[in-house]
Amino acid sequence: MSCTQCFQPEIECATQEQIRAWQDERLCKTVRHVYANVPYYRNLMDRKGVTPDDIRAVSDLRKLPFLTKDDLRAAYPYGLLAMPRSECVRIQSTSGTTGKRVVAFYTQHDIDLWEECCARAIMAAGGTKDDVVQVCYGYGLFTGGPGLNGGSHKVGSLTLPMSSGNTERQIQFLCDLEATILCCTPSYALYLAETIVEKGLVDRIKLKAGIFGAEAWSEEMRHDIENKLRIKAYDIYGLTEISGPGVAFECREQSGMHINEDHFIVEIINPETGEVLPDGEKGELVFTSITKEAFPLLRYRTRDICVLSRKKCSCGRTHVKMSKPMGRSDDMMIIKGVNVFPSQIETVLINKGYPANYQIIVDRVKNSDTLEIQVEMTSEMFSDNLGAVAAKEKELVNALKSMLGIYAKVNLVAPKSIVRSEGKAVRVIDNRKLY
Ligand code: DLL
Repeated sequence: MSCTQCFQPEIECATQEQIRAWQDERLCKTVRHVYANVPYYRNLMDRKGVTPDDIRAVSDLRKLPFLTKDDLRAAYPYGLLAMPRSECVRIQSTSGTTGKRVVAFYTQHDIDLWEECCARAIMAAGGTKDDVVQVCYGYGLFTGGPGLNGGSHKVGSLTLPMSSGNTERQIQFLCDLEATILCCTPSYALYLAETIVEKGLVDRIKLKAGIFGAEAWSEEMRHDIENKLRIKAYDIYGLTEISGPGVAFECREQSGMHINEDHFIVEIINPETGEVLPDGEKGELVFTSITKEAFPLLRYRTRDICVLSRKKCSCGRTHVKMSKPMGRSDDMMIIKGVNVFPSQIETVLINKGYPANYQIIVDRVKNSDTLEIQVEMTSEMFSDNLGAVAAKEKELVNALKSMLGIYAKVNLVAPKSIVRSEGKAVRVIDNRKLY
């Protein structure tokens, strides 16, 4: 029973026993690899009193310590690299919690496997070599563009490496090149859809499917995109630390995303206690990558809250499914597809001499995210010279842009004008309804 829409049917539809056997063997190999080559891991494991000999099967995974974004920051930039630099061919990167970004490394082997995962996602959305795949995720450090681009090449589809932005050109290519599969964030898909409807171009496009991820989106949003563009909209999940898009993807059932278990072992934990929870319970996703050479992470805490399901899937794939992320166990926000931590904003304000009295207001206007930051001036800064205040705002806008990579509107307000809370300060007001 193998699925015709699989890129690698023998793997994607393997028996649970076969998958477990691959995982056992690859986990042992990966643990030996990092213990031998990454002093940071060796220290962590030594401190927990675990040696590679203690890890013989997936059931031993719990003996290993968790890894978090803080470890990545502590080991920045090369401290978790498990291969000689000369064997690595690429980095990709995403936001860290403060000034330091997360940097992930890839050998050619790592890139091939990652692209295969993305190829599985494209084929699960009905992609074949006859398709025209328009990739409007960002290219560059962000994993979205390069990942789907590579996946589309592996499938053999004609690939349009558009990158993000320039909506006019996106629509022109959609129409003229007759793209059949669209890859971008769901909020951009909705924006494109509305613009296409407004321009009366729905009949000119040949799209049949979209592969949308990198941020939370609701079922209502899925229906809206599907109706406006007359396509099927598929979810795709991933994170830079674990490779990028394609860690998990939706199939024709459109109910949860298959996790590529031949490459990643998944656990669900209670985010408060770290206790491993049974399938079906809601908790934080933890991944262990078992086939990567350059940047394998063991028990990496994603902070994404999900539920796993092993219910048989009608598509024929046997790999476990994760629900759409239902929230985060930290304060990371995804704004215009970019990961933003309040701590990054605070770092900029404090470096520029502002007090830590601020409020972050996130909204969605016409399907596009907006970010506004209200910042209190100190009494020394306060002035009724509007030009001077505007100059200070502009300076902060630029500093925030270089830290976050996106525009944030800044409003400098009078000292003591932001409401003080009696309990925890309410720093973030997110008016979007995402989960
Ligand atoms: O967003 C990788 C990606 C690119 C996934 C393109 C899908 C498509 P990061 O920038 O490292 O990587 O952000 C990872 O984004 O921990 C989730 O919180 C969130 N995220 C990713 N996919 C989804 C999704 C890419 N389908 C973080 N639904 C993750 C909800 C998602 N949240």
